[in-house]
Amino acid sequence: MSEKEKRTVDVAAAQMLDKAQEIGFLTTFDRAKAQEPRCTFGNTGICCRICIQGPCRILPKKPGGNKGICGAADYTIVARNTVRYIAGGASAHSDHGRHIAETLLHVAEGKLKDYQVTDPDKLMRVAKKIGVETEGRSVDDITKDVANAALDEFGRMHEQDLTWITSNCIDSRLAVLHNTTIMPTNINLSIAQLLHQTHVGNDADPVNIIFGGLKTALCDYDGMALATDLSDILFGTGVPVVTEANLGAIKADKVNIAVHGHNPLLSQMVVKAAREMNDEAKAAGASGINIVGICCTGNEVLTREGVAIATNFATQELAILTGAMDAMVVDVQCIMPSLRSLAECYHTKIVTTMPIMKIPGSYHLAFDEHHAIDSAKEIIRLAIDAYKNRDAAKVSIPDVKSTVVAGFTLESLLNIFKKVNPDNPIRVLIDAIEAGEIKGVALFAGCNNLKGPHDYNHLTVAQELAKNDVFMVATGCAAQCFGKEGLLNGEGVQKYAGEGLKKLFARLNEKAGLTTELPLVFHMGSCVDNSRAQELVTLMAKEMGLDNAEVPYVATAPEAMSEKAIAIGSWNVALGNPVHVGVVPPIVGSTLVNDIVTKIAEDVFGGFFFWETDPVKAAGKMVEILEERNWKNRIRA
Ligand code: NFS
Ligand code: SF4
Repeated sequence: MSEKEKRTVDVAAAQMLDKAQEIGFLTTFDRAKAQEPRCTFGNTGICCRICIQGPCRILPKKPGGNKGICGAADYTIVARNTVRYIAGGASAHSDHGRHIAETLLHVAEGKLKDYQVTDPDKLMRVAKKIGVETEGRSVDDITKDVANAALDEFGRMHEQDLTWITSNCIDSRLAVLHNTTIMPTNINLSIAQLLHQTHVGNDADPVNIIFGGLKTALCDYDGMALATDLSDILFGTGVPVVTEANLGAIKADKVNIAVHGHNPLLSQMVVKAAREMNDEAKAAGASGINIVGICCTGNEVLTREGVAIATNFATQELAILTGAMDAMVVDVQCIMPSLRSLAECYHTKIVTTMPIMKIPGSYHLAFDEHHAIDSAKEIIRLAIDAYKNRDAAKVSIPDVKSTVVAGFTLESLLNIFKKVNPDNPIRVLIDAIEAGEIKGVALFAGCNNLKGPHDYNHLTVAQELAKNDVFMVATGCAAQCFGKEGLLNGEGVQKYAGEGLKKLFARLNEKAGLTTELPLVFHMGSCVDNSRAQELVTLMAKEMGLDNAEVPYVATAPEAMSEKAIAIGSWNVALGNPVHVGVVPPIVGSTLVNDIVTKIAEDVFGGFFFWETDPVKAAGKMVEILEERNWKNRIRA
């Protein structure tokens, strides 16, 4: 690989990086380089900053240096650091879920005029699932109970297992969670307890700390599962849509607005308001308004509204470098503070909207759910104003984009399976596994991590798994990579799928009745929508009469970066799924902790982590895991 190829496999991004170099902009790619070489202590997890006697590092050869000042050994330090990541991730996901639940409650109480229950069928399904009475009751009353049940997950004072876990898991899995005493009863309590557990001079037992971490990771799951359900109720459950992805989705003749962050409460309103405001954009000399998505709020509006993907996490700055981005409206999470300094060199307005996410010097417009459409319109007017200041000489949009077929919520995926097997849709997948056509199912999740070339691991693992007949679903920035690289369309199947996988696709395409062919990878939505993938594996387990840990299913985060990704990986392990991570996390500094999460976890949960930075080897290992599970199932049968 040349130095240039080491940056990214995304052609559009490479063009923009060249432009950045020409004009002397430093991007996250330059800053990643500047961080090398990494400090080995931090990089392997044996640096402790939990109290201010520290930082303490593990210096095994120095007398007195093999432990922290308080006596914490490497395993305590590594375990504590690891689970504190989980606490961060769980708080981000669950707070996002809480915000949606609160909004839904206010809708039912008639306090918010701009939101409504868009999908009453989903409301009924969720109500039934969690045991809310529906017979003869009004939509508002059911909505209130569902929203209150969700809010109760965060602060209930009595011992009751979390509802979105108990209602989504099968009994054999719930038994594992109970037997290992990691079933949570209160999201906020678990997060707080985990911070308490890892305070200086508290828990030193790495196994106990990891179990506390897993309990909190399950809260992460709960928060995202309810976020998915309630977002579907509010904004609709996505159906297949055709759109496009990559920087080429930014249009020179339009007012371009990127929605970036995670929460659909804002982005949905921006999309809605934009549809009504094309005339204002035209009055300013543009041909209309073009909304594009970055990161997971982009995935949310892609799934439900067919909004195009501009790019994913590592290349968010490059959207501004096109010179044609008039406003970037951001809510929470994964928004680089550097956006603002880049925007300064252009006419681009960075608009922050949430009380817990501000960037010095950027424009802050407090988003108000009570006047959601008005807030969204104000933002769009800012963009239209900015457009008037756009310097045409600075515009260069890479002519690079791919067709995307997305919108595969579990419901819409099953609807397609239903066309092949009307009585038992999930059987379509299981029959294909039992016939040896496909080896199983893989979930791609997670971020970009510039410890490796941008999007390279995502792309390579997927190509390898396709060749090996693995059915693939994806969320988050992984899914966005596939969109840009042409794996979210039918051509991807022709190009990369093995013979068995092609046969399954041929059967599905024949019956699906879509205007376009099905994509190689099924885009299931944002990171909170990893809950949809978990519902899929649970459905498979039920139909196969197995526990989750026996289903030929594997998860991968080829370019994991955020605390949220660590939390997601951890609940996947607790729920029985093998999880590949394509970067070596700061855990390897303790052999004991590393062994717990990569080996012992398998004995206890059936799920486990493995680290592999080489994507070809990683895919090979994933295929082996699927084959092993299939082999065991054949013996069992
Ligand atoms: Ni997930 Fe999605 Fe992307 Fe990573 Fe960030 S946007 S919530 S955390 S970087 S996948
Ligand atoms: Fe050092 Fe212990 Fe404080 Fe950590 S908690 S910084 S190991 S003294």
